[in-house]
Amino acid sequence: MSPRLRHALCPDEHRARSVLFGANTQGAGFSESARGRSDAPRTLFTADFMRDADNESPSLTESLEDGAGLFDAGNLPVEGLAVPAQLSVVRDRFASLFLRGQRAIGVGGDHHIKYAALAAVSDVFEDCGVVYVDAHPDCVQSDALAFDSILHHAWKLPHVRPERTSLFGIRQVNAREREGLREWKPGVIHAVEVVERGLPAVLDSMVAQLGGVRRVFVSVDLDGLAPHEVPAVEAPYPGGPTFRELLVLLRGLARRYELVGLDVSEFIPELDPARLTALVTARLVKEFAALPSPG
Ligand SMILES: [Mn+2]
Repeated sequence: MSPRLRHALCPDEHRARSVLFGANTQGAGFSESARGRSDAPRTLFTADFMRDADNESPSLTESLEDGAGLFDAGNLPVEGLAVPAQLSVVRDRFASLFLRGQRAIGVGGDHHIKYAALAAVSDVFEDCGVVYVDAHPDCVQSDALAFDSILHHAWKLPHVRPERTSLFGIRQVNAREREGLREWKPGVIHAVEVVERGLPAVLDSMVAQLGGVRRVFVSVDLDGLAPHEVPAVEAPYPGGPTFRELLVLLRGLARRYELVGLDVSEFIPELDPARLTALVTARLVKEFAALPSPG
């Protein structure tokens, strides 16, 4: 039996405002980093490490709220499934929560959770914006669905558009990804802009770029954040925004958009002996679940 996040105090999924689930998707491949070359199986389920860390070191949210509106649904049964079946299970879970008007929070797992979540966004919403927090643009124009081509494939879905997607925290781009950026032309907020222009200006340009959307989905690859705070990822790269800066951004987005959901990927528990990455993930989940809706 998996642990449950004790902070998630809502006893009934159907009455919850936000629903958390783990989805240990596998098979999107590993990055080109030295750590990423390992073929060692990844620990199942990463969401459980987040739950354990938060249960041992609990906290209310920044605004001193408990998790009365958050239900923890445990983990989806994706172990041992082929990739198409994993994608289908995760996509259906996100979509059913979107259809019920609940905020869906999925903790992976590798990059396949991102594609499944964006496929559900496309299934349910015609004009939802996407904020994609990542050090990398994941837009290589390759026929295979993999860690570096998630957005290339997502932008081929009927209702996920590059002009309604904002990449935040970008700072490690290879030549193939640069080609993808030139082809698709999404919004890009480089990591340095957070300091150079400041978060209020960054938020303003993100809002201007996303256009008239009312809803936004947030996809977080943990390597998008600063590796001194979030070290337990496959491809850490220096110079990212801090968790605090991401939280300020999310609070600004929540004043303007209905935040329909969140996915979090690339947390590798065996690289997290101090549980720092687990605690950042838990805090992200708790704060996201408690963010208000506009007006
Ligand atoms: Mn990444």
